[in-house]
Amino acid sequence: MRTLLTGQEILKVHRRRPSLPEATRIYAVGDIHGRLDLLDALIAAIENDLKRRPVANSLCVFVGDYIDRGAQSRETIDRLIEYGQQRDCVFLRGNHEQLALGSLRDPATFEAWLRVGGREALMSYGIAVETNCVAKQIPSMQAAFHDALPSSHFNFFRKLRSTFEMGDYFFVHAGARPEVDLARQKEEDLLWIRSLFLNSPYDFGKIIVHGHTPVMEVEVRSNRINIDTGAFATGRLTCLLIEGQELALLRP
Ligand SMILES: [Mn+2]
Repeated sequence: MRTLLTGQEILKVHRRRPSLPEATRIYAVGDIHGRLDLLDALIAAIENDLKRRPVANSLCVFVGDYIDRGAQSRETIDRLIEYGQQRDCVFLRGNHEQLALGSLRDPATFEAWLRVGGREALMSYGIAVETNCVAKQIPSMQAAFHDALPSSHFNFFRKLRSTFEMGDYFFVHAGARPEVDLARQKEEDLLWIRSLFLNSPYDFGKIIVHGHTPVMEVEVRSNRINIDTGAFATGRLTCLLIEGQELALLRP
């Protein structure tokens, strides 16, 4: 068989040959978490790959968690919005984007957000958060975030989709609940599920490409592929390249 992907690190799904429609290539990108430096390098690598090996239809699928932990959340969102105007992109919602949006109206969500790296995101929007901030300070920080968030970012967060399907692949931030049809999944599971999904060999009928739970190396199982390589901490932002019946990693 003719190999479409040369010079890349090839991956295989055990005993399956999932495929995409003809002349279509997907670049699926893992959790970014405010690492604009890694996103810039990866976008350059995607552009370079497209120049070197043009294809009729190309699509970038980002699996969510663009913000928090890393220092450049706001800049990352700017870059994604800009890239989405240049290329066909699908932006999925991560649990961190759900928290950020929910934080605008719900103080408890705001507190939960601070506990998982929201502080760094707020700082990128010019909002200082004291290390030991107390509950009564939250309404003023909510108001500050509301004022600092550009409407383009608000709309970006609001319009994120929870899932995307193409060919034999299903893209989602965290995963899906085993034994439940992919069309009937709950948003809570799609954005938050961990071990129940990660430990299950359940065949959903599609290969699920997801992020959310960091792994040292891209994890390829019979029913799923985890592309969250913990960019914030490891400095490695993963891009999975899917074309025809082939899978590979795109290294910047
Ligand atoms: Mn994440």
